[in-house]
Amino acid sequence: MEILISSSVWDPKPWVEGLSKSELVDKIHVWPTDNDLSNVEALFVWKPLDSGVIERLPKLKWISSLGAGVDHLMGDPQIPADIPITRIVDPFLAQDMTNYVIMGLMMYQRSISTHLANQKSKVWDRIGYKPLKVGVMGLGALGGHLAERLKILGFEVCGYSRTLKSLDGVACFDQSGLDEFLSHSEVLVNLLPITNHTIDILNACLFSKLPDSAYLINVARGNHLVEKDLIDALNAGKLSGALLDVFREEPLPEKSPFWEHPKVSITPHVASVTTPSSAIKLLLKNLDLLVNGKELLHRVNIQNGY
Ligand code: NDP
Ligand code: OXD
Repeated sequence: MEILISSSVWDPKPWVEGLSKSELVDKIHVWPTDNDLSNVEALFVWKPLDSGVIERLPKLKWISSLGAGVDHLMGDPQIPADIPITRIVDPFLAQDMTNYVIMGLMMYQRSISTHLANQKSKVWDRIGYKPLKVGVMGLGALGGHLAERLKILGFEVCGYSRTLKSLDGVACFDQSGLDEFLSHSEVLVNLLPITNHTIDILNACLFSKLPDSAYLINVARGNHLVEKDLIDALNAGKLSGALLDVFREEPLPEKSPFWEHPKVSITPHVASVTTPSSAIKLLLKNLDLLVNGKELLHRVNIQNGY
């Protein structure tokens, strides 16, 4: 089978090297290219497709995102409705995300940035800490993994999802229970996909339903967050701080107030990055299923948008 890789953000080299070891793969093209693409049947994409790509692929049978998110593909008018779209669900991705959030939670709970600043000025201040109730928005491949691990680490955990979940030791809520979920979330971790229903969900109204001095960790997408509402909530003391890994505009523009806000910590969209060697196993499994006319793994529900 012939494959086209379109990755404007990541180096395509490890993907090409890993995929080309499979007997199922005859040829790999990397976008942009003048090659004849008329025999390409699978398209692997990270970040929006250039316009005019799909019209060069008359035999296209399958598109896979090279990440967990598919927001870069949803609503792209050049993608025919009947082409299946899949995404990466991978144990490394889930483990890395869980580790990142635990790091953020621990830094917050133990006031680590204050201790580091105190060290510089030789200040000995035994700041106290307390148990935390953590609310995880989105209980899918990443949020579900996180919620279960946080429980094991001794946090009190509640979770929120579109359809009601049942996770050991985690208080689960669906959309009818959003307000109650928020009222328990002293730390709110966002791991929702971005869809028409979740865009701008982290806004002033939602913040007002959190306990006073709550902390926000946004590791999903920048478009979930109304940035001005966060700044207002931080300045008013409603929220005590935020750890942000994703932004409406990436790279974060120099003029963004987040760079210098004393209550905001930022990282450059690195909470969990797809590991090619691991994700390639899933791509090749799906390639095999495609060749054998079987249902693909981790297919996106276009109606739901994730
Ligand atoms: P999944 O699709 O597996 O899980 C999504 C979860 O969100 C599900 O529990 C789903 O509910 C829930 N959900 C969706 N819409 C709503 C809604 N309107 N109201 C309430 N709950 C809703 O996604 P993943 O866990 O794999 O990934 C989540 C997101 O994390 C990705 O979309 C991506 O944007 C982001 N991400 C960020 C990374 C980073 O480095 N910062 C790395 C990887 C991913 P239900 O279970 O009922 O379907
Ligand atoms: C993803 C991401 O969606 O890296 O995989 O953000």
